[in-house]
Amino acid sequence: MEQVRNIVILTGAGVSAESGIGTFRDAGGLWENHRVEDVATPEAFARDPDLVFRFYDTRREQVLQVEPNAAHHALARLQREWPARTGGSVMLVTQNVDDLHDRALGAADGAEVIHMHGEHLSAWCTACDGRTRWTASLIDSPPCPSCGAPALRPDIVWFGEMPYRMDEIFAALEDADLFVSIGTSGAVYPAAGFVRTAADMGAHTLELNLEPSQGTDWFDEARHGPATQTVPVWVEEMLKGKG
Ligand code: BJW
Repeated sequence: MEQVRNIVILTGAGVSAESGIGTFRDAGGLWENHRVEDVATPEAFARDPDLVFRFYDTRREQVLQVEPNAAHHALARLQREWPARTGGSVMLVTQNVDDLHDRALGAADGAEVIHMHGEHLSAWCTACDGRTRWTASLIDSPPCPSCGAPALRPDIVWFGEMPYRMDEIFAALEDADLFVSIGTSGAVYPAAGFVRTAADMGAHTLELNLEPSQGTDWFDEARHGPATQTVPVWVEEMLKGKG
């Protein structure tokens, strides 16, 4: 591997699994006998908004009850320490809609977490396009704090909708020396294609996952095991200059 300066990390549900948040595609990925793909769509929301509100109310409550684990803390340490030690950058892109990376990172100058699929603790007003931190229920259509319209929905990217901040993410992938994918099945696009974009632009690619993902053959290197074990070891290696 060439000298590494710029790193892009993509995380998925496997990173939060050991904090107690179930993944999407393990154990059938069902909720009250509905496939996630049948609840997390604009069509499902139009057809049965109460079902979709109930699904997200339950999951929002769960997020408030769990804590970041050793993998979230190790990645936050890399985000804080890597730029000062190397002059390079770490972009952390998560598909997760929990706030566990954010809580592990805390307030760190210049570092942030990109939530490409949205956030449970945010509500989006489809009337005024405003976003508000939200921890309560949405099921009774409360008024938007900015415009008063009863038009709030979960600030989640559903199937068929455009994930957030794609221009920034693709620009970082083009500049990356190392792309690392952690705890994601590689089943959902465009995130599943990031490994090929990064590799095409010359980055080394590494998968850290419990088991080989759907896209494992696209990676130069893979390490398998629970994220709370593999991620701290990898971060320690990077910060000791063995990356
Ligand atoms: C551990 C572990 C431990 C467990 N340690 N690891 C046909 C072909 C190709 C694409 C499409 C197609 N038809 C439609 C599409 C596009 C569609 C798509 O990809 N569909 C697929 C189902 C095929 N994608 C979209 O619609 C996206 N938008 C889009 O494409 O816009 C157009 C566009 C074009 C060009 C450029 C850009 C955009 C939007 C996708 C939105 C996804 N939203 C969700 C819902 C969130 C809501 C919610 O929370 O309710 O996001 S779906 C769900 O899947 C969630 C996740 O972020 C996402 C990914 O799941 P993830 O994180 O990988 O979880 P799992 O469960 O799948 O995997 C967990 C992994 O962890 C496993 O491998 C475990 O082994 C591992 N693991 N324990 C380490 N302890």
